[in-house]
Amino acid sequence: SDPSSSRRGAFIVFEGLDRCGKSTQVARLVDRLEREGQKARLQKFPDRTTAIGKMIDAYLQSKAEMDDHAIHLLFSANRWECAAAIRQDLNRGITVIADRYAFSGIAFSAAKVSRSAEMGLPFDFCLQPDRSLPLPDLTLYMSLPQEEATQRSQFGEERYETVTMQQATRKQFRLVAEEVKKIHGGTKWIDVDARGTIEEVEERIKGSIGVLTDGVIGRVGELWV
Ligand code: Z5A
Ligand code: MG
Repeated sequence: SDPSSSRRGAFIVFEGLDRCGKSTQVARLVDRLEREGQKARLQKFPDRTTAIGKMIDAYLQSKAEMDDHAIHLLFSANRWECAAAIRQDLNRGITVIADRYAFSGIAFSAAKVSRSAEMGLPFDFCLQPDRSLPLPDLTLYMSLPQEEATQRSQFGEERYETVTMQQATRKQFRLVAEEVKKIHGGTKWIDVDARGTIEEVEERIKGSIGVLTDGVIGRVGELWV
């Protein structure tokens, strides 16, 4: 068969603030695809199982302190150590579904009010370490008003799980979305209304993904390139 017309797996990323339902929906999507006989796998970020992931986990649980720049680079390094496997799987026809990705990395770091910088880390600094990572074919940003996120369950114990931090991160996610649309085009990022029941949100997501899980023609792109 003509290799130029053969399909690869789609790279689909779920993003959004705390408690918007990412992990719930990612699990349901992977289950559905497997039931339908499609090849799909889940990739969680941060991947807390690797050596770098363990450092990130300690930081998030406030068991370790770290400079804001250093932890930002570790989150990115955690993606880079998974990047080759993601590319390989996509080229083997496997759909890769990511629970958070580089966009969380930028939004959370840029939102930080650090001791050294009133406005958190500079946006451009936050963008650079992830440059050339596999480009998602679609990012679904699960949008949930703060009031409803707070109602869903109490904030957890981890760093960043405060109203101030979530509000600042929400603003940064808008800037990240603009950057994606500017550099990669308007079709690469979709806002999904995350209100309603789990089943209602699942239907919306299914509609947004459409036939993407049947495969994609063309090589995997590079982020911010
Ligand atoms: N972080 C970073 O700083 N830099 C980076 O590069 C990356 C991440 C990748 C840990 O992430 C922190 O790392 C995170 C960003 C930062 N800090 N914060 N905030 P994480 O992904 O490990 O965080 P998590 O705690 O596992 O997930 P989450 O985002 O907080 O939640 P979620 O996955 O979006 O939601 P959920 O677990 O699916 O659902 C939350 C609850 O709501 C749960 O009880 C569900 O049963 C319930 N739920 C779900 N859907 C619904 C609906 N539709 N209705 C009612 N209730 C629902
Ligand atoms: Mg989660």
